[in-house]
Amino acid sequence: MITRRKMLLSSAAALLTGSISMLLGRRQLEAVNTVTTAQTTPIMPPIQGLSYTPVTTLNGSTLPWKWDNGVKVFHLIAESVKREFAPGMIVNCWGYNGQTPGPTIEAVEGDRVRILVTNKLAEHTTIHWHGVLLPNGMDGVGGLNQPQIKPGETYVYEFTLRQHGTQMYHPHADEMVQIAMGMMGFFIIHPRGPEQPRIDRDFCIFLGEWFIEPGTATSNPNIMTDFNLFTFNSRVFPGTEPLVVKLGNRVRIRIANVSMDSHPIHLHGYNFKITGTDGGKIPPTAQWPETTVNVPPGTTRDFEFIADAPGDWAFHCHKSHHTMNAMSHTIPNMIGVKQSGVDRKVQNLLPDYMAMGERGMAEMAEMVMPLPRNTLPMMTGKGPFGPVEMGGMFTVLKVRENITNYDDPGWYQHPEGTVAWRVAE
Ligand SMILES: [Cu+2]
Repeated sequence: MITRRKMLLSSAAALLTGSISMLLGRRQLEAVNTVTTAQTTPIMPPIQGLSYTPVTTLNGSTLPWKWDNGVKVFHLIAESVKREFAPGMIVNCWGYNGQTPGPTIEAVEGDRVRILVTNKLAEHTTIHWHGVLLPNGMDGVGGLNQPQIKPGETYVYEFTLRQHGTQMYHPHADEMVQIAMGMMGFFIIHPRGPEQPRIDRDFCIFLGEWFIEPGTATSNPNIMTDFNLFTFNSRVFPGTEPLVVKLGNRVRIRIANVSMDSHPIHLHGYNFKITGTDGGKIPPTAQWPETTVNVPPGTTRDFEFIADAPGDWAFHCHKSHHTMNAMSHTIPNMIGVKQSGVDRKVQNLLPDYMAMGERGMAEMAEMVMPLPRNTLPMMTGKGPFGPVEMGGMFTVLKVRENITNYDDPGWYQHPEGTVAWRVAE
């Protein structure tokens, strides 16, 4: 129960924290605003005396803010960024504050927010606050709601949040290029009252797709359908961090998509309830069970479950090409074609030629082949039993008993007799 005394204490705490950030002022904002690593930065606990579970942006961060007379002030910087998709591949992207996706904006229903947007790109931009209910002049469509933000300019967006849920931000200027280059981010609005049931772990994952010619480092925004890299928060497996939760945690995963395709995101070991979209919360009586949630372009989906089954559970897009890295889609199908003898004949013309794919493509996962520079193998990642044969939109939900923090706990130790076994011949 919130008593008057508690309210007073929390507003005092808020004032105190507010004045501390004001004292640290602009320098603090700039110092912590840019994050260039692809490691998950620590979550930001609520400081208003409010009680919510902050979101964890895997391989990303949350945008710091400061108080200004009761207004939460954020600062986004649109700029080009270098993003490591996985060790061995660095991509020239565009994003915000050193990152793609941009840092997660996290606020509370009822907050007045002021978001400064500085354009450090070489072309104009704007930001649209996708799904946020706001005055028309704050909606960010360049030419329609506001002038474009030219290179070097800073614009201010200011509005009061009158909803809660999982929203997004992205440019509404030269969208085809700017989104394809990585400009997008989460805008998470928590309910003001205590959320029931309480969430213990809250993750957000932005989907992305890219076409990066093997041997190069920049995505081609003109590609409309045939992408070759598919990302969770602009990372591909094995560069994607696992979702680590304690046994019994209530977990929410929020997925957002502004790519050109829908992505059916599948979790092993659980069924879950779809609990929200970018249109808002779904009432408990209308939530439905799934094991895969399709996330169409221009939407977000929230789902929740109780992590009651320990283990390492695969979590991935179910379009099987989306769990591959940098594959070529134009190779001939050689499955079932006898290639013995062909190797030698072709090698007369192409000395490095290898016949492949006669029995399928699993051999690709173990083969060490020379790759063009800055290019990842098609399927990769090592598990405790061998190659995982995945790439792209793939990671692992790690549910553990007796952990004291959310650092990667390593591979699951299966209780004896609970792993599939080979029949003795
Ligand atoms: Cu997909």
